[in-house]
Amino acid sequence: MVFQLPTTVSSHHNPVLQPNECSSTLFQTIAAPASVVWALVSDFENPQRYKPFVRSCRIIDGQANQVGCLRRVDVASGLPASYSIERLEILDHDQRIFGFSIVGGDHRLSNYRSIMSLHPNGGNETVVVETYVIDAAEANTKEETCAFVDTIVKLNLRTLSRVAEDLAGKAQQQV
Ligand code: A8S
Repeated sequence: MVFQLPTTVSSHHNPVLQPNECSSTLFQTIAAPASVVWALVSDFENPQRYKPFVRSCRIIDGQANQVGCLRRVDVASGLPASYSIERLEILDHDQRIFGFSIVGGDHRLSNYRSIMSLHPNGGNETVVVETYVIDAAEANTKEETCAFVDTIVKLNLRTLSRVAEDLAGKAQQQV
């Protein structure tokens, strides 16, 4: 891939890892303007708009979409978890950088944090870059932990792409 990350955000996607941590960076190209993608990504209160496993979400502490606020995310049945408590860490509307961490819940993910940045890529295309860091799960290798999380994050990014392209297409029809 010839996509070059701007130096201002590259540090977010090159985390320094502790020995028990693993990390992965995923890319998704979306045929929609960055403003449309950002509207979805930055809506901390409504992850269900593009995360297919999320059943419902509500803010349980702080003011919605203010750094430091907490959300409770309830996920679909059939997963090895039912809910997650997550903290908004970064919301940079100018650079379009979004970060959150998982601080509680009944799942096996420990010390998870994720950063997404959006990059207009000419025309009406956007490249989304997401990097997460997580502790290797108890009784699992780093590879197993990352394989599990990669599956979820890839699905989220693919769904984000579909929803954003759908929204962008509809917006165009209205002109
Ligand atoms: C995200 C990323 C992840 C979400 C995971 C990794 C999760 O919501 C699901 C299953 C789990 O076992 C853990 O961006 C948890 O949301 C789908 C409930 C946290």
